[in-house]
Amino acid sequence: MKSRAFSLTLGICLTTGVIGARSQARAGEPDTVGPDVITADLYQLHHWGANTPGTIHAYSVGTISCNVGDTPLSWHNYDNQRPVIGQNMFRLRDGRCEQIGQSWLKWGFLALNENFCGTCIIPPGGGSQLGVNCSDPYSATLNGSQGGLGPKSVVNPFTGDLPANHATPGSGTITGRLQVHTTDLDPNQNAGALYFVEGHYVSPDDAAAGNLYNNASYRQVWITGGYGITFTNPQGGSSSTVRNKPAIEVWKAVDPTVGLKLLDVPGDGRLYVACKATAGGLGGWHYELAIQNLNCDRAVGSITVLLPSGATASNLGFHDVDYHSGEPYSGTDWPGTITAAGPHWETSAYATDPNANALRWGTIYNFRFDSSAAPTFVTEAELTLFKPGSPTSVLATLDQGVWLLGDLNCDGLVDFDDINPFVEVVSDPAGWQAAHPNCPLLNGDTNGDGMVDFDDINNFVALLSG
Ligand SMILES: [Ca+2]
Ligand SMILES: [Ca+2]
Ligand SMILES: [Ca+2]
Ligand SMILES: [Ca+2]
Repeated sequence: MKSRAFSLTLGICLTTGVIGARSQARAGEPDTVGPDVITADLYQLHHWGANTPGTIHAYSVGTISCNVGDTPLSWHNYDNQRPVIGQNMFRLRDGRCEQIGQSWLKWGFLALNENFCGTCIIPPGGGSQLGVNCSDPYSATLNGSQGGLGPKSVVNPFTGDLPANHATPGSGTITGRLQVHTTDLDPNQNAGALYFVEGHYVSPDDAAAGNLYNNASYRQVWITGGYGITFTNPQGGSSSTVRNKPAIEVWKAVDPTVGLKLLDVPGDGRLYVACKATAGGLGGWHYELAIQNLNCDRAVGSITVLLPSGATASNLGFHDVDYHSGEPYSGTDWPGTITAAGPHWETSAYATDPNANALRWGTIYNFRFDSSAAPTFVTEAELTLFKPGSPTSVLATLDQGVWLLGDLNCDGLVDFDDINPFVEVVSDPAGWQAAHPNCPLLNGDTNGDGMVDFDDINNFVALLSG
């Protein structure tokens, strides 16, 4: 279903992958040990309107959760043993995957124990638990009802620690809700953009059982006239929820040149690091990095992309998403500088400002630059963790997607199967590209002079022989 919706939009054929297969194949059987909440469906949308100048619109997303574990999940309305739910919006445009909105969190208060994911086993705690195989819906308006919203900043996404009682954001059309700048939605300023919403449950006993990595799901949306929002594709059909995957995964799903790696911080949660290299940046190549912090509480305070010696770096850029409605965090963009190691961005240190604009859970931040270094040589980034602890930093491997020197059939290997495509790319590049539409031509530029020709033969043979 998802692939069909994307195909209608993009006119390309996508792999169907494992999406949805997990729950379907195992319907009626618990997937995991312990309580395990997932965002089973994003099923409803609501547009609340805009602020008075019309610069920010507010939305909510209706969510259905399921417990796919083998133990009831706590859903108390009187203490901290309950889930909270985040809602986010993202945009793919011009080779970028950016977050354009986030909400305060919905505090769960009562599990209805319905049968969306299979035959619900009514739990002993009734509505104060989500039973095995049971589902619970929160409508879009309920997920935007301000009395039930609390800040993101008081929740530890890795442990699920959260306060029993929470502040509320106050009243008004957009307060506390999923806020998106009108400029990020205006069709005249966003030609070709694709939009996605994400829901993310955080729960203490799901986290304690180690089942916290499947809690986010995303779904494509379309912006309608008057800045409404819909799951219905104006060209026909509708999107479906992509279960158990954070929104950053859609970037790779629609663009096969994107590389994506996940990175588990020791003693803390998970980061996703996505990278897209494009030939033709100011310095020879453009690099576009998107990092999604799924549930890493210590957050990321700086990034350095490690470049080979002699490589240039220029044209540094950054993109974040606004906090709002009284969340304590700074929104100051990370300044970019060029260090001996490579392009570097950092927010203020924790010791200086614990509320600095770190890359915290439930957000994607972007880092972009141009460089003379080809993708094969841009393979690592150092991420410094924002909050004190050990380790102080982690090394992220950059998956460069289909960029691999000498891989002329884009199967991820450089071997004898690449000989015929190599002959073709140097003799008939147009014919080769037609036969390998998602394979970068410059995989054939083995001597790094920016051209693919017979001068690349010697290095190609050397790559073949290891
Ligand atoms: Ca889970
Ligand atoms: Ca900012
Ligand atoms: Ca190959
Ligand atoms: Ca060359």
